[in-house]
Parts: sequence; C-alpha cells; structure tokens
Amino acid sequence: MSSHPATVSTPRPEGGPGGTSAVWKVVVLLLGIAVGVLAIAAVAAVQAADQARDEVGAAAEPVSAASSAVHDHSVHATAGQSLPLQSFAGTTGANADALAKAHTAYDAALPAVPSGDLVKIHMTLKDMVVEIAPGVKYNTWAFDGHGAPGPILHVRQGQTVQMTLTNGGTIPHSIDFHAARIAPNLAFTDVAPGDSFTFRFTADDPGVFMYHCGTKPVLAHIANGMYGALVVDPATPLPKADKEYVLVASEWYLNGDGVQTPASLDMNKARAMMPDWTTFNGYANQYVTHPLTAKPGQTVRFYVVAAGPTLDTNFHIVGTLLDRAWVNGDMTHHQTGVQTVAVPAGGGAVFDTKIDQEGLYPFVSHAFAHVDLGQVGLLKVGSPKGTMSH
Ligand SMILES: [Cu+2]
Repeated sequence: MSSHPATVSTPRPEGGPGGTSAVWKVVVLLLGIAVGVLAIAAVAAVQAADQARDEVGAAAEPVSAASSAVHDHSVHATAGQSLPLQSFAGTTGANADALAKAHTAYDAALPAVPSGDLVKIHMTLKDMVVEIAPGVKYNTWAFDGHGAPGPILHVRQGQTVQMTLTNGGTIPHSIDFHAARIAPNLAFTDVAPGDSFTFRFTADDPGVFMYHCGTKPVLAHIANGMYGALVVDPATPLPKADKEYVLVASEWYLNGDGVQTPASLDMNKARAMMPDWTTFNGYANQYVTHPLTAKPGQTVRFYVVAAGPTLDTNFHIVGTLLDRAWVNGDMTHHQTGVQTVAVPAGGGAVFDTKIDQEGLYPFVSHAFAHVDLGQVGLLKVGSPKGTMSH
C-alpha cells in the first residue's frame, strides 16, 4: 500500500491558474487513483493466493499424518511438514516395576450418592504434571487438580446437579455433561482463566455418562486429560452389587517419552489415532500392580466410560462372562452372559460379573493393541496363589 500516495511525489508543472495547469491537475489526480486501485488489487490477489495455499496445506496435513500412521511409521515428508510420528509406546522409567508399585492407584470405587435434591459440585481446573505410566510424566489440564480422569461423580435420577467450574489454568476451558439436556451454548460455555461459571441440570436419565471439556479443539482438551465419569443411579435401583468400580478408558499421545521431561500432546498423533499409551483411569496397567478385589461369589459391577478422545474400548473379563450388560448405559434392560461389549468413545456401559472361583481375572479392552499399550487390569477374587500370563 506504500505506492498509494503516488501523487505526493508527482512533479507539479509551473503555471498560473486554469489552462495547462488545470489539465495537469486532473491528469495527476486520475493517475493517482489508478495507481491506488492497482495497488489494492495486487495486494488482494497476493492475500487470496496465500489463503488458498494455507487451506490446501491444512487439508493435506491430517491426511498425510493418518496415512503415515496406518502404512508407515518411518520418515514421511510432505510439502508443508516433515513427519515421522515417532512412537514412545512402552518406554518407561528405568526402574519401572518399583515405580509401578510406588504409584498410588486411582481409587476406582464408586463413591456414595450425596443426600438431598441438590448436589453441588465445584471443580477447579489446574495445569499439572501427572504420571501416566511408570516414570512417564505428562502435562495435563486437570479437572479439580485431580489428574486424569477427573473425580468420579455419582447422583441419583431426579437429583439436580449444580456444577461450578473455576478455571485455574491459563487458557479457556469448559465442562460438557453427556447426562444433561441443556443448551450447550449456555451451559457448556468457555470459562476464562481466573473466572468461575455455574449452571444446573437435572439428572433425568440414568446411566453412566462421560463429562469432558468442550472447548475447541476438543480433541486436544480431552487428550490432555479433561474427562471423567458421572454415574446416575436409576430411580428403581439395579440389582444389588457387592463391589462397584468405575473405569474410564482413554488414550495418550506424547510428543516425547516423558521420562526426563514431561511430555505434552502430539496433535498429529492424536489425529492419526496413534496413541503411545492407553489406560484405565489414566495410568497404564495400574490395576495389574494394584488389583481391584472381590470375594468369591460376590457380584462385581463395572461402570465403564470410554473417554477417548477417539478410540472405543472393548470390555472383556478373561476367565468369566459379563452376567449382565447394560449396553450403552441403557438401564431399562440388560443383556445376559455376553463375552465382550464395545463401549464407544463418548459412551458408557455397566457390567455385572459374579465369580465363584478364586483367581486373578484380567479385565481388558479386547482390541489387544490396547492391552499392549496399558489398558489392562486385574480383578483379584479371593486370595489366589501364583500369577498369570496376561
Ligand atoms: Cu479444556
């Protein structure tokens, strides 16, 4: 645009008013306008070309990342970007066994339902480093300063939930409850750093539901640990269970191994669905080292949410069947005696099993890549001797 005031440097012919001088003034004025118009057109053309190039690049990026993950993990160069998507799967601290034993397992026990018609929940979001596998640290955005998943919430059908989110982080966040029937633009709104926001909804629908941050890009906010489970008991209770556990399945995409310095999100790997770790309740294999427990003959109930951000979990217990399966968290009826139930990303389901024989019973996502990456735990029934191979 610097060429626009061209008239400033145009030499002025000498002469008195009118005649030649007046003609020159008109010519100079027209020339100035013409130069200005040309300059504007040229700038606009350059900007349009840049925008078109950016759009092509943005469209090509996730495609090239995805094809690289599926077909070839080696170096894969594209016009705008150089990959590889380097996997850090299975890379742990040097003393992994000791670190795994020292880790305090996420408490999977379903908490009690608070009394009263109104359940007030207050979470303060905090940026924090957590361990997601032995010696593997990750920079999370954590609901309630709790790591990932956020706290397990438990209410009864018909109770009103009053949710207050305080943003103690550095960028906007929000909270989206799958159990709520409410205008998301009003309730699931972005909360600025330092601010708090409160909304209410009535838990009219029983089931086990995901909650998560819904701030864009949602993929990044969920991948960074912003998810959890809300159990809504049906008004007519389910059959009695002796033990009730909540498992939130999720996957992690790392930009480094996280051993020396905490890893952060690798967005290309998240788009390519190439996780480094998959977990129940945020830490690889934690219930292998610290098994969930039951006595022989007890009914054990699992509330399972697949938080993703993208992958399903295929819930299966080795050595038994799912005696009752409330598929998709539909509490109105259940299936009986099923082997494996898919829990979709963003969904939940409830499973009962009653095991009479003492032993170590692995619960897994039977998409076995998940087991390899850490989505496996043990249900220890009784006081069994020995170990098992899973
Ligand atoms: Cu967020």
